[in-house]
Amino acid sequence: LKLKEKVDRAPKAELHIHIEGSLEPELIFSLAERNGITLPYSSVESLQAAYAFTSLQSFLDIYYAGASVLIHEEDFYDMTCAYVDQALDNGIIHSEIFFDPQTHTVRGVSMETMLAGIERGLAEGEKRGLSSRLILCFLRHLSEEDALRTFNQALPYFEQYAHRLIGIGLDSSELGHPPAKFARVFSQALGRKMRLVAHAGEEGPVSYIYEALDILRVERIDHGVRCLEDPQLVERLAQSRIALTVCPLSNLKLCVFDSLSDHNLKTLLEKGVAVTVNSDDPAYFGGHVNQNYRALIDALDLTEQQCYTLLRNSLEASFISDDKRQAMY
Ligand code: ES4
Ligand code: ZN
Repeated sequence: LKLKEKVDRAPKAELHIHIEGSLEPELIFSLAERNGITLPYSSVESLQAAYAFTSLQSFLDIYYAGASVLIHEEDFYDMTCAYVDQALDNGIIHSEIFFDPQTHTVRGVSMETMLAGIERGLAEGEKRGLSSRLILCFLRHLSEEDALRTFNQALPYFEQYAHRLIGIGLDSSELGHPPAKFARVFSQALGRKMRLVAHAGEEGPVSYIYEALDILRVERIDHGVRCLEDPQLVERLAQSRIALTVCPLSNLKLCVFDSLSDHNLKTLLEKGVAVTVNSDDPAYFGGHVNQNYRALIDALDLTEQQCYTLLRNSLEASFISDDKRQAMY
């Protein structure tokens, strides 16, 4: 069997996927029609034509427009079921899934509605062999007060959905919104023993990675590719086994690297950093996890050993308990 086929079939975890970023253009249009929403695009093709991003912000503008069709519990359920199908097709046995409640609460969608729909889809996924957890992300372009309000609104659901909803993250526009801006809300979550992650060092500077580690006390860094600018930080990440959830096709589409052959994932691996491969927003960036692996194998000439390290890292860096991890191996 060829390496790509072996990797396709290998059991793996996904640790960086925004559920709203799994919404395919066809589903966006059918939900828009079902909900009587008029999109600023006349067809699936004209929407897809807008998927020519030059930066994180140029992507986020379209991603939030796409998410605007999600109104009812059934919409969140349909989106989640479509992701579950794709995840199982990609050999994913465990997924830690981000969702952005503030994107929906501003449109009058309740926390109850979104979580009920997502949970129903994930519960069905469990029966089909996909273990999953949810991570609530705060939009960093909004204020910390807004994040704190959202956090307090979510607290009952952290109890009701304790088996699924395990932590918090930080996403959206990075530049100008350093992790330190969210120190209080992360400290409250830490006090409640929640799992903590944050996007840092995608477009933002190395100092944002240090803030995520030292001020927010995160357990993983989402993206983090700019850490390579600071050898001491690389050493610290390698020593501490703090994982990076790297998203190669996302980095390519958002112009973080000019070409996939310029991507630093292989260098990070060689320096002993616990790198993982993830899809980020698969409907927007050209593929799910296996397409990310396939593109990397071509661009960076990854060895079989390196692929196995990446696959093992994904399971090792997940938030499943050690008992459950052993059962998965
Ligand atoms: C995101 Cl690629 C990326 N970066 C930051 N925030 C996001 N939300 C969805 N995708
Ligand atoms: Zn992301």
